[in-house]
Amino acid sequence: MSAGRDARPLVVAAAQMGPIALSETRAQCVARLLEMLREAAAAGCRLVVFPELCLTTFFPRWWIEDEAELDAFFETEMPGKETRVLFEEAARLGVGFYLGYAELAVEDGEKRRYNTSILVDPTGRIVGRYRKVHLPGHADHRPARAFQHLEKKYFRPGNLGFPVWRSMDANLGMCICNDRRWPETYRVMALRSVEMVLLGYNTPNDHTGHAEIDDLSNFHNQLAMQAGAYQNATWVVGTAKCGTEEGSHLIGQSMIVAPSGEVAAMATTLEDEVVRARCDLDLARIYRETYFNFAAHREPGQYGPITAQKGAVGPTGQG
Ligand code: CDV
Repeated sequence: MSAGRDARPLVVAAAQMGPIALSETRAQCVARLLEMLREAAAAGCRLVVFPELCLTTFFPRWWIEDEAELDAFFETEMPGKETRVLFEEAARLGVGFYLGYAELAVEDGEKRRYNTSILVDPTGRIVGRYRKVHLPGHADHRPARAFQHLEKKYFRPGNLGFPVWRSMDANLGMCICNDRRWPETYRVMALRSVEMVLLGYNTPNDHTGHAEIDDLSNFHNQLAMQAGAYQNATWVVGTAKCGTEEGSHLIGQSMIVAPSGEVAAMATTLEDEVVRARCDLDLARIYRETYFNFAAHREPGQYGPITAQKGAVGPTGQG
């Protein structure tokens, strides 16, 4: 997909993962990532996007009280002893990557947990870190549910904002899973001239308790990423961890979406699968010079409630 010139192509892969069992080790997960990294490199990709929390099973589905048991799902350093090989192989192949993982940090002398992603450049250097802002789910114990969604218990909301990095000759931004449903995520990055948003996700389609929502999980996945891409004139690369994981059903549909809102490539399985697209970054520019010329058409003076309010209030106009 190109603006007619293919002037600034970036060949990118969404490296989708099938389920990760609770018993699977970091080394086993990294071996799967390595295989897909090599496949993507052989297909000419310069950048590979892996899923959210892709080094362990999706543990927020369980109530965990034991601190050591919980800590075992987290990384205290990156690269760490099991992940270093991924950085080394990426550098050898000259491929950058996005990786989602659970981060255990010490800030102000305090232990803090984040749902994090990093951007690694083709020399194996971490150029960016993002911490998930929009945490879904709940913090309280809900034993009646088959699966809980305890991101609000296990993670703090991200405190790094939505930066955009210049790397691989592109303006790259990151977000994680639930962030993709929120227009603010893309707009903040679009205001920093993002050309490609990288994101990983774990999206169960059986957990809201409302069949009318769960049944539309795939539709909403596409809708959110296609709307985000189009309305903000950016490529979006969304990568799933999917399939039946410890009894919970996670959707797939990893996809690469163009700034036109069109899907350039989409996964067809619920397993480890690499999908690729040659993305013309200039497509973002032509949309930003026309429909989405922000400097010409935005009216930020009218958008006050977006940053002033958290929840909705009642109508403010007279009938
Ligand atoms: N890991 C996520 O953030 N999942 C959320 C929902 C389904 C809980 C999502 O937006 O996909």
